[in-house]
Amino acid sequence: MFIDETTIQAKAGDGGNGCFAYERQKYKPKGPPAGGSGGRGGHILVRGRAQLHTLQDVAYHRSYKAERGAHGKGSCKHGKSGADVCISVPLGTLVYNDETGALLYDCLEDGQTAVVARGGRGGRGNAALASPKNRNPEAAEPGRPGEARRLRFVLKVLADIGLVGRPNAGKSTFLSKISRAHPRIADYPFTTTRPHLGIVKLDAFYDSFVVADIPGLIEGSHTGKGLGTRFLRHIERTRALAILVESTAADPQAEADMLLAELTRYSSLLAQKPHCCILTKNDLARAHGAAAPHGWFSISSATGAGIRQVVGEFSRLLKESGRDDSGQKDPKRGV
Ligand SMILES: Nc1nc2c(ncn2[C@@H]2O[C@H](COP(=O)(O)OP(=O)(O)OP(=O)(O)O)[C@@H](O)[C@H]2O)c(=O)[nH]1
Ligand SMILES: [Mg+2]
Repeated sequence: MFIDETTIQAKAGDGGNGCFAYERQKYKPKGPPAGGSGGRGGHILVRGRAQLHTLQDVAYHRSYKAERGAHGKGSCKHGKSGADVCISVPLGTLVYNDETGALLYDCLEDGQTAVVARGGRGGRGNAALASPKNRNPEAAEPGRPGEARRLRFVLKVLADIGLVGRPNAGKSTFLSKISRAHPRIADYPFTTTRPHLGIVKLDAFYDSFVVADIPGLIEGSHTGKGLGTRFLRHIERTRALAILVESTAADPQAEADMLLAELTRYSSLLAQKPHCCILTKNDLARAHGAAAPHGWFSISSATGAGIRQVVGEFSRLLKESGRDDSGQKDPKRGV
């Protein structure tokens, strides 16, 4: 199942208590302080994994608890630190403190790890507390509690170009033509119910970019019609959009305006992204249908007509939007 949002309870481990003890020496009732310190509580960590594409596993557990640190012991024995708990997430996952709304982590790279709930520090034993000024501390320290937080995970997939169009516009077919992605394709609306990513390899350059196909938009999507606008979050981090309209539409420009209006209602930032307009299925247009408005691309995924030009345009749009500013690496982007 595709899950792109979930809330969990995280409890990092408490620190172990410091020990209060004295070294036992023959014929001496009280040797020097020898209580060991407690171990640190385990952290709750989040790690990005490129192989993952959904938060399903994260949502399944609901509650994550890391081990507590062991208490210190006599003879200056320190307690062991508690084991950390690591939550693996797909790249593009944002982790928020659900109580304050603060962003804790934006996971963009494979293997990148962050602490989202910190384990408590171990308490110092009386051996560690002893100093030249205070040779015989009165007590050992207790361990500190580990952080307990409700965490909200939101996945916004990482892609360069987002495909926007009505259901049945031919978005998934187009994606399957320009990449090796295999989204489901059928002649009924809302075939696509989750985002699909495809990697487009440019032959002229040793270069590639990622295109995201999302469920179709209809008039009123912002009010929850159809599949709503929930999936638009997956194109929030793209650098450019492609608006796809079927060539059988009576007024393609009006269709594109409707789609842009839905985007604006979701987020004005989204609607301001650079975009290109594409008239699809031009093999069907000969009998009926409109000509491409000025400045539009016209394609057929059936015959392959116009596909190369559109891929070229994508590459141009990406260069224009500053490919090298490594926008996706900026943790503040799209947040
Ligand atoms: N003749 C012709 N048919 C096409 C072309 N592109 C797509 N189709 C057909 O149009 C129908 C819809 O295509 P999809 O790619 O599933 O459309 P979609 O935009 O992904 O639709 P949703 O996932 O429902 O939003 C399918 O039956 C495709 O075979 C084309 O260029 N020419
Ligand atoms: Mg589709």
